[in-house]
Amino acid sequence: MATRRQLLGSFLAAAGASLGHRLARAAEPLPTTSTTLAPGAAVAPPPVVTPDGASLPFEWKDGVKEFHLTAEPVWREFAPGMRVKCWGYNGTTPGPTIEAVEGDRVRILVTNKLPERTSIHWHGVLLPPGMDGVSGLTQPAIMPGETWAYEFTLRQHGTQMYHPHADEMLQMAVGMMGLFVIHPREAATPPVDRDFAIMLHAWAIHPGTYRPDPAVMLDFNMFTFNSKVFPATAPLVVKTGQRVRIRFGNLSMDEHPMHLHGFKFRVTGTDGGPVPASAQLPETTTLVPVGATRDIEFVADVPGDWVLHCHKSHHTMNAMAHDIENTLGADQRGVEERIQALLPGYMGMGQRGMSEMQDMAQHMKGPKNTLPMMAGKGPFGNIEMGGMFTIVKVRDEVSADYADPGWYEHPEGTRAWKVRA
Ligand SMILES: [Cu+2]
Repeated sequence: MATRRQLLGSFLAAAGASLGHRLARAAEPLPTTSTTLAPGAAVAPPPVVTPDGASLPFEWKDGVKEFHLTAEPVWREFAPGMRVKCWGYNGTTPGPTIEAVEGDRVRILVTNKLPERTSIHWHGVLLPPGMDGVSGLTQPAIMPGETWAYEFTLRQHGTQMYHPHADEMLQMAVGMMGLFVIHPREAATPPVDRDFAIMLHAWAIHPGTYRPDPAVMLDFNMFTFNSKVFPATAPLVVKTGQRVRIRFGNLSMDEHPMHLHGFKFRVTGTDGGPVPASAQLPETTTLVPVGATRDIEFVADVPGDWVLHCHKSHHTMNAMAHDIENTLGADQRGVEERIQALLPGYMGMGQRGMSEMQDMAQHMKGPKNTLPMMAGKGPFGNIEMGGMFTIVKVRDEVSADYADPGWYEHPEGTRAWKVRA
C-alpha cells in the first residue's frame, strides 16, 4: 500500500508535470550534463559570458534543472602580484553565473564547506517564502558540512543575484555573491549578439595582507569587476555591428556609476525586470545602486578600444593610502627629495601625473601582496588606471572564440596628433 508520503510525492510530481507542460512545452530533459539552454527557450539566446568567470553547469533530472553550489574558501588572484584569501562558491568569487529560462523548474543544492554557518538568498527572484534563504526567518542556517536544496519555478526573466543571508556583513565582504540570469522564454526583441555579466565589488584589503577586512564600512581600497582589477580584467571582445548587452550586479556597500566610451546605451533591464522601451533613457553612464542590477544595451557600430569603467575615480585605482596630506598646488620643488629621505617612495601630487608611480612601482619594493595604484600599459604608454576598468574591443574581424585581438590600430588620419612639442 502506498504511504501518505508516496501519494503526496506522486501528486506533486503530477502537478509539477502538468504545470511544467503548460510553462515549458519545449522543455524536454537532456540526457547528459549540459549548459545548453535551448530546450527551455523558444529561441536559444547567446550564452552569457562572465568575464574571468563561467556559468554553472546543470543536469536535467526529471524535468528539473539541477545545479550544485559549494560555499567554500577560495584564493582569487585580483591581478598578478596580488592573491586574496576570499570566500566564494565552487572555487571562485564571484560564484558561477546561474543561467536558466523563465518557466524552468530549478533545484539548487547548496553545500557548506565554510568554517561557519551560511544560507543562500536568491536576490530578486520571485519564489515561495520558504525558498528565500533568510537564515533564522525562513530556515535554520546551513551548518558546516550540510547540504540543503532549494527548488522553485522561475516566473520572471532578468538579471538577479545570489548571496548569503547569514553572517552576511562578513560573508559578502569576503566575496560570496553571484549572478542569476533568467532568460525570457520568448526571444528578446531585438535579440543581442553578445551578453556579458559583471559583478561589481568593493573590498578592504590592507596593504601587505591577504584577507579582506569585513569590519571596514566606508574606506574600501580595491574595486573589482568579477573580482579582478585592471589590468587583469578580461576585455569584452565584440564584432563591429553586434548588439551587446552588459549586465551589472552590485552587492558592494557603494553605488557605482558605470560609464562606457564611444557609444550611447539604453538601460533595458533592472532587477525588477525589463524596462519598457518608452522608459529607456539614452545614456553613457548609469548608476548601479547597492543591491541592484542594471542591464545596458548598445550597438557596437564603431571599431576601436573603448573604455568601460566606474566613474568614481578612486574606484579605478588599486590599493592606496588615503590618509595622505594634500600638497596639491604647493610648490614642491626641492621638497620631494627631502621628504623621500624620510618616506621612501613619496611623490608629490599634481606635478607629473601619477603614472610615474606606476613606473616606480616596478623597481620600488612596496608592501607584499599589494598592487601599485595603477598598472595598465597601453600601446602609447601607461594607462594610469586600476580597479573597475576594462576595455570593450570592437573589431571588424574577431576569432570564433572572441580571443583578445590586441590593441586597436587606428586608420591613418583618425588619431589625435601633436601640434607642437
Ligand atoms: Cu565604483
